Amino acid sequence: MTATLTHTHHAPSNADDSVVAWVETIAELTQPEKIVWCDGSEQERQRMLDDSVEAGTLIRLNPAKRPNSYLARSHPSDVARVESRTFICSESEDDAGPTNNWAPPAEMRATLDGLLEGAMRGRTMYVVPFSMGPVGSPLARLGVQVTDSPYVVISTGTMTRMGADALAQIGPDTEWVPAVHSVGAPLQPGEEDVAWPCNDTKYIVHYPESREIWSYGSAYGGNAILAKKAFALRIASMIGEEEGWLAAHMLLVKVTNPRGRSFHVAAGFPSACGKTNFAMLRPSLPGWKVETIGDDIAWMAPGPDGRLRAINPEAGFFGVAPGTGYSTNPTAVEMLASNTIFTNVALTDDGDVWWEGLTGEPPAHLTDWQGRDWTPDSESPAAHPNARFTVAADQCHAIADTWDDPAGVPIDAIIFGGRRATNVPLVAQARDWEHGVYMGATLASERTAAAEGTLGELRRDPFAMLPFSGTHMADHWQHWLNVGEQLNQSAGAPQIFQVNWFRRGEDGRFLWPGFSENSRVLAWITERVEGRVDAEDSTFGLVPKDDSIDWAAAGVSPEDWEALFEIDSAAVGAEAEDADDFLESMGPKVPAAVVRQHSEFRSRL
Ligand code: GTP
Ligand code: SPV
Ligand code: MN
Repeated sequence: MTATLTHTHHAPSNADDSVVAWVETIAELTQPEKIVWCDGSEQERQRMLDDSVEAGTLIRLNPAKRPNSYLARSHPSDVARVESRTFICSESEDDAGPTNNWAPPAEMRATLDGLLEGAMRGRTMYVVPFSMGPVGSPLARLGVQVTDSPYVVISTGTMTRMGADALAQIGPDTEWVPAVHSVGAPLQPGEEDVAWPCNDTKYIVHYPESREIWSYGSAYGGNAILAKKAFALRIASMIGEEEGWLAAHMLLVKVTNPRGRSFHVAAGFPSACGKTNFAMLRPSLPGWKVETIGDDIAWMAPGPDGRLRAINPEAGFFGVAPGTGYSTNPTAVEMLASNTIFTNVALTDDGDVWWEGLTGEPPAHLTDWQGRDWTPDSESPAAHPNARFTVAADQCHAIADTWDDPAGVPIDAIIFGGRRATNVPLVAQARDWEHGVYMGATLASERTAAAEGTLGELRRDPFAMLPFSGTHMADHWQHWLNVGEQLNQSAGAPQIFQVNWFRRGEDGRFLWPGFSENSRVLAWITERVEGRVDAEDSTFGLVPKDDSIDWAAAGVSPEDWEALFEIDSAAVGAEAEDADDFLESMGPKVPAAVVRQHSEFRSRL
């Protein structure tokens, strides 16, 4: 037991016994060379950044161009979430539902024990306590991740409230989520490390009953920064279903109209479908202001006043770099001017970063995301399509001063959206909460580079949660219906909407200019919430009447405006049939209300 003594020796004196005991168990299994408890201090972060530069995991960018910023290049096999390797291992397969991978928990534990035995040999195991949500907020939750990846520690330091303050919140009776992470690349004595250690075998595993997370083989994003998708969406959706609140893959914004009235809006779009852009929207509409609260995850709970209150459980942004430029998201470009970790973007010859869409003209020469020479004639993109930036929320100039209010903000509108070249109109309002839940349940979107799979392929992504629900998807829908029952319409319960910025004309071009012009749609949404504008009933829901959106000012032609709402009965009918199959595939738990809404949709066609 000498190993155990060495391990506990370095635990902070206030660390709860439950945390210390768990850390020891994992250390005995994974056999790290040493254990470091992270305190979340600036000095600690700087030391880890310096060590990572030394180790070759990070490249320090030119401080004159990009102060205190770094580039990481992942292994080419470790560039995105791996949905095919993500498991919900509930005792009963039915609790994971038809959309999740499942394996019997005992079997999975044996597999992972085998893989993790000695997996941290020759490496440091970092103990990373964190709070999702402002430390001490009634809506916040605690977790502790152990990891052998310094990159993951640094990232978690940006994405969460990490360190001593979070650890101090954990007492003998505190619930906290244990998360084990290893890149799965033990080092033999004297063996030299690589820049991005990982393993071809990958597992991202969740045990609902014990609320544990185990991740092996990847150091990338949601696979490895377990506070994010694994905890704040998958585990949180399990906890939320028990406790009566919602974990949502949604951005949060505060919108203020020219009359000075503010609204809070949550919007759920699938991965790489524009949440960060919308969260940092710079309105083209004069007099309107949009401020950022979150860009990826919202936790929303009904309050005693019958309103839905939301927090952003994160403390930073892990956003898609390609497509982020002055013309699309100037707020993000400014936010990334310093103090940022970039992953899989290109390096310029003067030590700065570049990616497709940052500027109109690419530089004449770059080093691509795999470290190879690149010129505008190169066949492949300079940045990986899922290249990302990691940056603290307070780097964003548009951050709302209430973004970290421990009480959260009251939600006035909820929006669902996806990438849809056809069928789905620019905007539609749900007739009521039940109709809104139907919109969320049948959401579909074209695949992006944020996960493995065929780009552009249309797939159902209910509530933008397909890869992130920790429970049976149909139970998730029922839960949304139940939460709706807790809300009070006359007290200002949220109205639900659906948007689509991605509809294309026959010539393939986007019919809607998007980005800053999305403010016109957002303004209409708030005006509907206020009851200031009339709407027209349609197959999809309530759509703008007359010219209540000034589309001409957005540069849209009358023909394109019409095409944005056009209903091709044959195509929409085929989609409704596909929805039949989809609902069928979800099994007998599909709520009656969703089935009712679907037949209502069909009869309106
Ligand atoms: P995750 O972080 O993966 O959950 O995704 P996200 O939803 O935050 O994605 P993000 O905002 O980074 O999406 C980026 C992609 O969406 C880029 O390719 C953008 O160019 C594109 N995009 C965002 N807004 C619009 C829009 O209004 N119109 C069009 N055409 N594209 C948009
Ligand atoms: C997503 O894919 O929805 C993300 C990125 O936000 S990751 O954290 O890697 O899942
Ligand atoms: Mn996301």
